[in-house]
Amino acid sequence: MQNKLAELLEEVNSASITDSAQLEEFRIRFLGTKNCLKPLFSELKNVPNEDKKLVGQKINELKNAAQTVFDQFNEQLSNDLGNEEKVDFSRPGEPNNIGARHPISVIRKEIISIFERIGYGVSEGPEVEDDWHNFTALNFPEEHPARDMQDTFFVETDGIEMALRTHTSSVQVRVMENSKPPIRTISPGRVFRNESISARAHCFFHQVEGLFIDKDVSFADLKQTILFFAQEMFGKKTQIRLRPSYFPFTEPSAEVDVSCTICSGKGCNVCKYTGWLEILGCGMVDPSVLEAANIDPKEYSGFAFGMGIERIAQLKYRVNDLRLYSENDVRFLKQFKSAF
Ligand code: 2NL
Repeated sequence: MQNKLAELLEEVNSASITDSAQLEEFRIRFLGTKNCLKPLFSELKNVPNEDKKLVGQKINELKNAAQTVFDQFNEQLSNDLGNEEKVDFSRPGEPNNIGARHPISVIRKEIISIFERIGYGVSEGPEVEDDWHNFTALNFPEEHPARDMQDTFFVETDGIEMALRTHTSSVQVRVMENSKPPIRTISPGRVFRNESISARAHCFFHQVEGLFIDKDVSFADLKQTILFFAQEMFGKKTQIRLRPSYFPFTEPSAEVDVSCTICSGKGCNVCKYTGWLEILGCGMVDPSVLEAANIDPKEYSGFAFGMGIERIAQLKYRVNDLRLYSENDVRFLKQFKSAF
């Protein structure tokens, strides 16, 4: 009897209760209608008379101890969150599968933030454009072969023939029409060309174009701006070279290469052993383009540039097939989880 009491007292005092189920179990065992102390009370009649008082006291002490322990744990559990299960803060967290930004969004953001640091604002405009903003204002005269440079998708809305914009220069024409120089703007957006889809061509892609118009803007300003961009984007040691080119809306025009990001110009299979990678096209805004947007070319000059976001992403991430950007294959997209 004495042993049994000591055993139960030990059990009560060493009870460790961490949730409401365990608490209920404890209550039933020590305090319930069929608790384990009841048989002890009934056995009391077999205890020798001289011990009865002491043993009776011990059983009562045990009962009180059980009540105290129950009350303590009950209070502790009800203080815990939601009065429910006790929360174990040492458990590992639930993984949060939030996905990743699309590589095109990552690079677009990066390009925007580089130009924002040198005073450019962001402008956006419609994807379905009229002939004026996509072509005529940009010095593509009617029937001019320059229009063939960009195979265009046409759509008819309310009997008017509209084009899916072939570049975001159309947005910049709108900025020139609606504001006065100085103008510093970049226009990111989706553009469309009627090309058959392959690893190297797609019927839509993403562009960022830039436009700078002020008094006395020179070709040197253009070169310095592009050099700054290239070094921010591809690293401080990046070099640039300009090759003469042709665009209807700029004169003179140039194609810009950066020193190969893989071999730093020594020659490798990425740059096809030339040491250079093409990143963008640029030039001084043609005076007739300024005039078309009501800016006096005798007072103002400017430069403009345009780049494909896919192309920049391709160089940064070594993506070799343009189609991957729009197929939404999670095996591709998952690889950009660390990029933000
Ligand atoms: C390329 C080349 C270029 C421009 C875009 C532009 C815009 C206006 C006036 C004059 Cl409003 N030019 N934009 C100029 C030169 C090149 O893009 O390869 N893009 C992917």
